[in-house]
Amino acid sequence: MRLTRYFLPTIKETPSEAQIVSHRLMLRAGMIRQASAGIYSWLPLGYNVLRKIEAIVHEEQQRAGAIPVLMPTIQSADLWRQSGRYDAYGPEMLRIEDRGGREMLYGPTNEEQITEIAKAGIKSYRDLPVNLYHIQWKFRDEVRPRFGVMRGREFLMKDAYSFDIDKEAAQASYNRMFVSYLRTFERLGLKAIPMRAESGPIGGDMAHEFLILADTGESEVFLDRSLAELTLGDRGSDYWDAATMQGIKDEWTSSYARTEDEHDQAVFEAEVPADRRITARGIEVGHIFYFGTKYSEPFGAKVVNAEGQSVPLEGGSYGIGVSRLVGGIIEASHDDKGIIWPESVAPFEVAVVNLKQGDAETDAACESLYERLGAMGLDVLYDDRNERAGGKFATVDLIGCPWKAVVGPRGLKEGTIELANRRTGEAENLTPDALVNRLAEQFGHA
Ligand code: 5CA
Repeated sequence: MRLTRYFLPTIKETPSEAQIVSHRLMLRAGMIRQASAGIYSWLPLGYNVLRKIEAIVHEEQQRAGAIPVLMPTIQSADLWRQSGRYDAYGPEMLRIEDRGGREMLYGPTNEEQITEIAKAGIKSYRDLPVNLYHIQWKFRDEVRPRFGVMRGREFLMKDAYSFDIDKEAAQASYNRMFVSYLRTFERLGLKAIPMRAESGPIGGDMAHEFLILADTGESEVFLDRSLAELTLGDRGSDYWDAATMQGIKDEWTSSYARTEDEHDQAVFEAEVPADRRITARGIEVGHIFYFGTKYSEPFGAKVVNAEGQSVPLEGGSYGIGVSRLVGGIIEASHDDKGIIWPESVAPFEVAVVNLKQGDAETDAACESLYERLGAMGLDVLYDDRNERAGGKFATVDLIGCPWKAVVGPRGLKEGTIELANRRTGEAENLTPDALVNRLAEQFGHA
């Protein structure tokens, strides 16, 4: 993308309405624009990141056996009356009436809708397990929408719903999602720690929240430091090996990690040595629930088991805050110049900065580099504006490109271009060929 043909409405001043760094940086980098309280338009740069996060979530959900679907945002009140949640959900639910006077709502979540689908489509234990998910907009009329996309009213969620024949199989489905969450968040460059949590209005008797530690997090959390040091890496990639999945889940849940609602100071002190106790704040980026027959019972969603009996489906639901993650990643990765994107979700992996726009040789070197890097499948931003170097550096640092290729007449005289890393600040002078090879290696295109 050439910056002169792009839409990047950055702002220099610090927006006064933004209380936390991710919100400030998203506004300054021209990623979002507020439409009304807790409701945002995603501008090109923000939308680019959102789609990259979505793509990783899609891949990892499907790797763990979940199947993509798309359910509507608008649901009928009658559907929610069947579970008893139409009244129970309270003022957070946006209620709408259609022209025929029928009561509708903008979905805050989809347990009811998916249970109706499962009831109609799943008849026998032979059809199971099934896990259906979608990435869809939700609406919750939050009392205090704040922190930009972190606590919005309209927000993008990945929600998956598993259906199984019995509790044991449902636990196995839960474990697969648990492990896939560890893998998803690692790919997003995040350390998200699963913590025992309250199940709230979703219901059920087993739930974990996945939180990233950040001072601006809304929840207080208490955990054993050893959990913050665990990594999944390549372990346990066979999601259908139930023992491996259980083993990984056990490893992540055997040490103390709880949100404030579940916290017990006496147990914390008894279980965790003082030097390993962490009390911090966290951002909830995922939440998974096992709820058994809570929804299948009222909907009469039953299947025939191997013994020929009709039994209610066992269920769980699994959420990831896709739009919240954009803010969460920034909270975890920024400096005083701006955002530092992990390479996996960077809107542009490389910025080509032309230090002397209009100089024939410099322009030609930039064009050639822009084309070669683009041909490798990288998203490249070519800053081809007629602006001084300082302004260009400020922009590419603000928007967080992981790599910056600086092309100027002085370097070109020596046959080199400077390649700088946004995170480490390290820079080296390379020939154009060496630079292209270096990035090909970095991004696995060698
Ligand atoms: N149906 C279940 C799981 S599919 C559910 O709705 N869970 S939830 O309420 O915990 O939401 C799932 C995730 O959505 C949360 O972990 C959080 O990351 C994100 N989320 C929830 N509320 C908001 C909000 N107001 N703004 C942005 N993200 C939110």
